[in-house]
Amino acid sequence: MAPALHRLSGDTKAADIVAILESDGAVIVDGALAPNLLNRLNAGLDRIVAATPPGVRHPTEGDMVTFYGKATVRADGLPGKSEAFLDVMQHPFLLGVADHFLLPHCDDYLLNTGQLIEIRPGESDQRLHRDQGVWRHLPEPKPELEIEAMFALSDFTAENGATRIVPGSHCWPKDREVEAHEIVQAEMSAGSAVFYLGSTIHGGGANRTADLPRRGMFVGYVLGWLRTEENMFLSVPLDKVRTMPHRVQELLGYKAVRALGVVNVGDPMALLD
Ligand SMILES: O=C(O)CCC(=O)C(=O)O
Ligand SMILES: [Fe+2]
Repeated sequence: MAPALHRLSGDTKAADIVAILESDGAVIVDGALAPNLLNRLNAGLDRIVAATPPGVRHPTEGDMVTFYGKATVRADGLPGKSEAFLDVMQHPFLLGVADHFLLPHCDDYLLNTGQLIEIRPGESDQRLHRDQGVWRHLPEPKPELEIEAMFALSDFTAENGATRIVPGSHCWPKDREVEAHEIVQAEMSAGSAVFYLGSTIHGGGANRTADLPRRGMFVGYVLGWLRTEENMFLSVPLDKVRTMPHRVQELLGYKAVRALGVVNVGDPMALLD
């Protein structure tokens, strides 16, 4: 029997999400986004999706082509592409969860990913993985390095590629293999989100429908002393950063702590004045 994914409703508190993340490594929050925020997001992202062909254009390594998906449209650096995204990245659930898991290990955290992932018909299962495997040189045991939420911007079903999650795997020995019955799909309606930890095993699902794309958006925070997966300094234009709320500027990396992240050996915020 696969362990179920617990579900909370949109009027929950960050502390309730944290409690289930501690025990299960993942939890669904139904109705995490207000309908009008969901509509604003999709309206802006429709144009980006229409202009972006599936697949990776300049893979860093050959196996990233299948990891990112040949029938999957990805658009990253969303803070520079979607105003509505700025509201999502400051969602109290996300910041509350990040405060709890990350602040014990860093002075502040950084936006790691702001990425649209639209899995199209014909896509196969993504390889199961732990996202924090990307910082593979850090020895075990590691603290939690990152927290994430996959927001459903369309309905997520078992057929169209709902994220596959292995509840409890954040506590497993690193070499334990996943068995098929331990995988649960995060089926949820548009506007809901599945929160999970960087140490939780998961992967995108195959899209077996004839014509139903699965649109998701993957938002995560990482300890501020690690290199972020997405290079926000190069993807989000400085002129746009200047117009953003102060907390967003900090989360994009325009905050230094002592000698870490300085410009002209000083505060990068000076660039934004
Ligand atoms: O699209 C999904 O559901 C998951 C994607 C994912 O885990 C990843 O690209 O790291
Ligand atoms: Fe992942």
